[in-house]
Amino acid sequence: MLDGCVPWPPELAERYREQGLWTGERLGDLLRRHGDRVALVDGPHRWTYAELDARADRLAAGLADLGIRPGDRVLVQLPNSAALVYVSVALFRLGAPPVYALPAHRSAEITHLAEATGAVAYIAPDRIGPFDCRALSLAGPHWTVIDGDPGPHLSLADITAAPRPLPPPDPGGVAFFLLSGGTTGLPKLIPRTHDDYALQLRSAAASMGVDEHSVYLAALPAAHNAALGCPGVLGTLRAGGKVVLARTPSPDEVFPLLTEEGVTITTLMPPLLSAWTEVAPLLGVDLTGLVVEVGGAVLQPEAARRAQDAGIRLSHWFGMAEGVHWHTRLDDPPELAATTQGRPLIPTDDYRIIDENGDEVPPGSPGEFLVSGPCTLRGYYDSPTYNESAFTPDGYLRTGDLVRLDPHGNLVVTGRVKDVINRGGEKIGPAELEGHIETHPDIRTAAVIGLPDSSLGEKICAAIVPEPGSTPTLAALRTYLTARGVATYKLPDHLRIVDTLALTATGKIDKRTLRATLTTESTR
Ligand code: J2J
Repeated sequence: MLDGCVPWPPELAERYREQGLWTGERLGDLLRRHGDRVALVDGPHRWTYAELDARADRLAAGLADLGIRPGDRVLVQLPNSAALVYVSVALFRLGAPPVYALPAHRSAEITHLAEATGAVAYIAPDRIGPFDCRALSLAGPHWTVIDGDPGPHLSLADITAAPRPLPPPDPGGVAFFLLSGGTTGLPKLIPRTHDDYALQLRSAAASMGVDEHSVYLAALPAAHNAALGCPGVLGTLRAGGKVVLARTPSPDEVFPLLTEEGVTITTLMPPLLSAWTEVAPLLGVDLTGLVVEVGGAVLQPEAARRAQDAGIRLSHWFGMAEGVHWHTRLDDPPELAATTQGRPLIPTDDYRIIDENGDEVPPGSPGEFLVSGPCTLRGYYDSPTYNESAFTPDGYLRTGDLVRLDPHGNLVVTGRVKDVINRGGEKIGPAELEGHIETHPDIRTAAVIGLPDSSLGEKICAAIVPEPGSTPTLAALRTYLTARGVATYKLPDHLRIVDTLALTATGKIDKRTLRATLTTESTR
């Protein structure tokens, strides 16, 4: 394991190997099989397995020649594109873990990730929409590698060398880092090992019936766990299927692909599921038989039923980039998929549901969900203090989610205890956003909370105490945060100006009361 990562205890690791859960598979071996079959469709370009495999080999050799060494972290911010796949596989082969930033991230997030991981390189496209990735000035990384017009930087296309055998990385070691959507404060990094992610890919493909005949549409960003590996892009490639990459999940872009490419399965967050269901008949598109994995935020049963009525075969997921996965199976009764998140992806996962005192709740009662298993991390990267509170002393991850089990053992998410806003599946850490807002010269204190929203589940509200004499506006605050390089999906939807922010007995801002007051106000 890399410095800063917490390994599984040796006796557990041994058990997972004995049980055949960890098999010693390396993710760099993805693409080695299925030669002439089409692996990837990226706009007008089609890649066979053999072509992608060869590109990944040449790139791995080229990156090694550049000076990237096993164990080095590489910050990767690529939209859904062939480059995301061959860069990932090249880095897996090299044993230099990619750190997956999202395309929506901007300078504030990228700078944080570069610093937090000590990344030696940043690999990005020339532009993501209006955002010019080449213009970032990052202090740490030695190399900026650009897919597209490189400007003053290195061009990804030029990084190539004759393929040569590279020392194979340890399958128990870190393959890549994902960003946590569920932690408080600045985003934490989740180390995922070859062994643990291969298990996730294998199990998800088996459970969802993904094989060489499957066609997976990546409509969500593939750098996010849901579209990357459940089974998603990597799991479909591992199974020999075809992956179709969409830059955006908007019906205009993806609906033509559904029929042209014969898509069989995709992943969506709840607001998109509703949008697709609503728009399909208007555009004359038939969604019958399409498998949709939906998760990431609360799915209203009515929205699920409408999707099922439109012919969609729904699998409802509770997932975490941390490696916790439960889902309904395709042969479950449809009503189960509309109302529960099903059973564990890894049936041997250990879990507990506990009350505020740490005691297990009676069967069927809600409580906090704790998980330990062969895919679930044992510690966030380089965060020893935070890890003390995020895990139990015996290594269970405290998910921060409140759940109960139905009488048949199906999971039902009922709420959460962590201070995170879930805006239609996009996770926003209030503490991180408050930090940015409080740098504004006209703002004394800020408290960021989620307010209920009928389409997104929650929207972002910033309650602020201004400096005397100033009255900041929402538009001005959003402009200010954008100029600081904060990602657009984190910008407040609402602004409330208050005289004071009430505190709890322990001196923290009383967000529960604030939420109750502002929710009543906003629905009046
Ligand atoms: C309510 N909240 C949910 C659900 C996740 C598949 C699907 C989703 C994710 C994901 C993922 C929820 N109902 N059905 O990684 O592989 C909230 C919980 C959880 C947090 C994790 C996957 N499904 N959530 O959303 O790491 O609060 O992963 O802790 O982004 O999303 O977020 P993230």
